[in-house]
Amino acid sequence: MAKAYDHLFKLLLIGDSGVGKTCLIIRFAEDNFTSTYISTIGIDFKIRTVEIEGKKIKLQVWDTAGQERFKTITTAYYRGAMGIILVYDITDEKSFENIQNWMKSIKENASAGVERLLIGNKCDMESKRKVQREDAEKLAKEYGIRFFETSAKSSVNVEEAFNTLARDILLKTSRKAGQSSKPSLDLGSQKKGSSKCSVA
Ligand SMILES: Nc1nc2c(ncn2[C@@H]2O[C@H](COP(=O)(O)OP(=O)(O)O)[C@@H](O)[C@H]2O)c(=O)[nH]1
Ligand SMILES: [Mg+2]
Repeated sequence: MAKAYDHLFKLLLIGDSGVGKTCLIIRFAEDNFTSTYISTIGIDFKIRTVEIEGKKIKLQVWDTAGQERFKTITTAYYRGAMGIILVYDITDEKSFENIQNWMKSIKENASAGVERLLIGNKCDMESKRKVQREDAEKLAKEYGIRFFETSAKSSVNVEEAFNTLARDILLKTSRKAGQSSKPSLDLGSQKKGSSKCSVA
């Protein structure tokens, strides 16, 4: 009998309240955008299976239930996470400054080998931009992680961000298992501008 999937990866999103975490998950899992009630409550998790390098990867993407508002994200939330997406809002400077605190929280609570990725969401709101792309690129470089500007609303780069994270976890997993002799993805080799936001 064919297996429904080859790998199950648990991912989670973290970042200040209001940056669009719930909307990003809904966009990725359902290709939908809801600006009203669901997002204020949050969801537990959503599942989507993607195919990467011929492998079926079941992604279980967890959302906070708004507890980030009270800085009460616990170790339990981080448990078992293989990938973490840190999200800020490009129109909200404070949410970008707080990325450092979320990084600290990950360091204290998540497992050491967790893959991380930085997202600047709401890139459809260029006229209200407060966080320059270059500053976020610099921060991501400091942490040695990838960076995308996304729009959950206009569906920009959401696929790309989740798929890239899943691919990096897959590469790491297969390297660990010694199944692959593929060289690791080089951060520097990422096509310049490939993560740029362009809203049609
Ligand atoms: N313009 C714009 N608004 C967004 C985007 N993503 C989320 N929002 C809005 O930002 C608010 C907060 O979104 P939500 O997903 O609840 O944020 P969360 O608290 O991080 O889960 C909602 O009013 C959303 O409609 C986006 O990509 N563009
Ligand atoms: Mg939410």
